[in-house]
Amino acid sequence: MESIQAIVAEAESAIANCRSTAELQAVESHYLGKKGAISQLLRQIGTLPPEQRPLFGQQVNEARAYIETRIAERREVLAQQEIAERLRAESLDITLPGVPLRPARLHPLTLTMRRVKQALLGLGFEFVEGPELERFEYNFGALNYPEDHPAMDAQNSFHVGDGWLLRTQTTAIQGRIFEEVQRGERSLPLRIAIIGRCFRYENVDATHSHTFHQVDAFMVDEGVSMAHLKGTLTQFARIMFGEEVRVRFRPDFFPFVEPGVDFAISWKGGWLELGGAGLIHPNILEHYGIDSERYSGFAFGLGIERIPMLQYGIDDLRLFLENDMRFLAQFPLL
Ligand code: FA5
Repeated sequence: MESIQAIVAEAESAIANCRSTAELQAVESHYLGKKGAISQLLRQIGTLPPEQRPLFGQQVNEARAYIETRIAERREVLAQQEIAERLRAESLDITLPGVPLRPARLHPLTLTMRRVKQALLGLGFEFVEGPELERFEYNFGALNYPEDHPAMDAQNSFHVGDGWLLRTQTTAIQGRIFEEVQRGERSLPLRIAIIGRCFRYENVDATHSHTFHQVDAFMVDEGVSMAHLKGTLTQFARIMFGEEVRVRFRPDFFPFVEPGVDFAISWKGGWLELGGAGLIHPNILEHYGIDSERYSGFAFGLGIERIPMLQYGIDDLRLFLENDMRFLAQFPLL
């Protein structure tokens, strides 16, 4: 039989040799576990003469307590070492250079649309949204287009079938708004504006795309005249292009205005056409039950792409759709 002292000495050196808490765990169960050396000693107690049993039992218990204490001390030391080792291994070097973040920027069209919106909000217009997939009726019929108007030709629009098409102009919002007036959901006077994507089946070139953006604004009140239109457009042009800009009207035809004009701004010694405008055709007001003797309105609409093309000297609007970072990175961050 191995003596108690021998077992204790053996356990002490095993404990001291442990290099990790996991090893120590194994040593602990080897000596103190159910089938461990100490338990085996206790089991021998029955083989001893009765008078030796109390002393033997006491010595074994002391040995167990001694080993337990040594293990606890060693566990403390090893646990500390392991924590220190983990902290070393997992530490961050905060002096290392970081991964540079590329600053995000807004697309030049987004920048422009924000500026347009700001300008028109400042002039008292309320912004609304309309669907890009639009009813033929709103895009044309409600806007007083005659049956045979060439713009309605199937070859000029993306028709989706069943009376739906991709809207060709944001002016299509007018009928929707006038219906709200008719249903009593809105009341006059109105100052409404909309910015959005439009689509035309066109030959794409440097100034025409199948997909582009327009802004439309219109106002209906008593006594609205061409003077209000010109004043509003001039103010809008000044906000967008600078105080010295002037606005020119020339007669033009759109089925939904009477009189109709195209408007241009003075730019670098010449005139640059921006869009169309006029007084809302009385047929439209009457169609929606608005008394055209009492009420009148103006409307104007223009392409968004034109604006940054002028301001930044961009000669091809296809660049707006290509997502080429060499182009996009040239615009201001905000
Ligand atoms: C209209 O679309 C009218 N709805 C404007 C209007 C509104 C007139 C209210 C009267 C009252 P027009 O087809 O000319 O008009 O288009 C207006 C502007 O949209 C053009 O001056 C141009 O800047 C832009 N635009 C039209 N087609 C394209 C295209 N394919 N690509 C890029 N811009 C376009």
